Amino acid sequence: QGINVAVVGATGAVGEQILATLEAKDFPISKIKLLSSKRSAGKEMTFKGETVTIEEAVPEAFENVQLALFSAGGGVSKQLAPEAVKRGALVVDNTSAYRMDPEVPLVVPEVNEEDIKKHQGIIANPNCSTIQMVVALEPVRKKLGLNKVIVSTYQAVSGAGLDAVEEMQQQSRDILDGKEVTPKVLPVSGDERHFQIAYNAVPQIDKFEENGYTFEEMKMINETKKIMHDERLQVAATCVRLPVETGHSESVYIETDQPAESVAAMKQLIAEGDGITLQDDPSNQVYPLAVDSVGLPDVFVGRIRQDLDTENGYHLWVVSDNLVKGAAYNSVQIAERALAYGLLK
Ligand code: 11C
Repeated sequence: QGINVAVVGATGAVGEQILATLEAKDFPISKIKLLSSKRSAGKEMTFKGETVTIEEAVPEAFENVQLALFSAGGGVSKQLAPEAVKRGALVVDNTSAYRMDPEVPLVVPEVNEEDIKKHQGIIANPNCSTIQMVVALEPVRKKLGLNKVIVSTYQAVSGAGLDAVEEMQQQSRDILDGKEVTPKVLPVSGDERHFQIAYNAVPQIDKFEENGYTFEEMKMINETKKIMHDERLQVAATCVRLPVETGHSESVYIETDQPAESVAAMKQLIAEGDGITLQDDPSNQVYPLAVDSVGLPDVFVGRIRQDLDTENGYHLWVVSDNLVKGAAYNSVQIAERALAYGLLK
């Protein structure tokens, strides 16, 4: 006997991956509800070979739902997650709406699975670029201690949604055809100016905060500290969008409390970490590539080097599918753990 599950934002890039992950993991479901905006209500999607009609996401849709997976934007979560909780559902929210709320656990199971037990109805799924970084760093933090992280990201357009993917594809075709392009979506649909993404690198993901960092950068900084339970951890981030369809890449510099015995020992430590696949053999040009990560739940780590000036400083290259481990897979993992803890009733 399974549980009743609602997926809010079923038609989005992450929603589609949530359905694929629930199917692939054979999550025990009695009934699935696909919820979306009024615009998509009435459309049909397929789940486990059966046609499911999309319903409008309204408070009453959560009656008899035990697990609600939200991925329809922060506004929808703010409005409807409390309604789902009121009706007895556990919400796993894949937006930034509740991530920094002290009452809401922010969970990457490989790092802080136990926080799931503290939930009061909502568990937040972190930002994709944060998830892959903390998975890669957790074995290092556990064994050697971590005091500084400086990350530069190379993020895929699918992180900004299906409209952004279409914009990149159309721009690429138009530029090759010698046509002028008029960017409308990226870097941020809600910001004033838009820039070409095809054949470009754009150092803005989400809007700017008053301190000069973007919201994406502040998410990486604040979420990392919360997930690792370490307010003293120094984190700095520069987030850049590249014309890559899926798979975020990150260049990460860290300083540990104690140096590793050797770079080989550091590689071994990371290779043994949960959820990590080591791809690190420079002599054979083996390192993680965004295109190879697509569709896979692993966090791929390579290019591990000791800093040339700082004994406890290391450089890493971290790659993962931003829609899978970065979003859908992590959300479903949280749900699986909640089920195992007996929290889904
Ligand atoms: C991006 N990281 O690549 C964003 C997407 O807070 O869940 C994920 C937004 C979020 O644009």
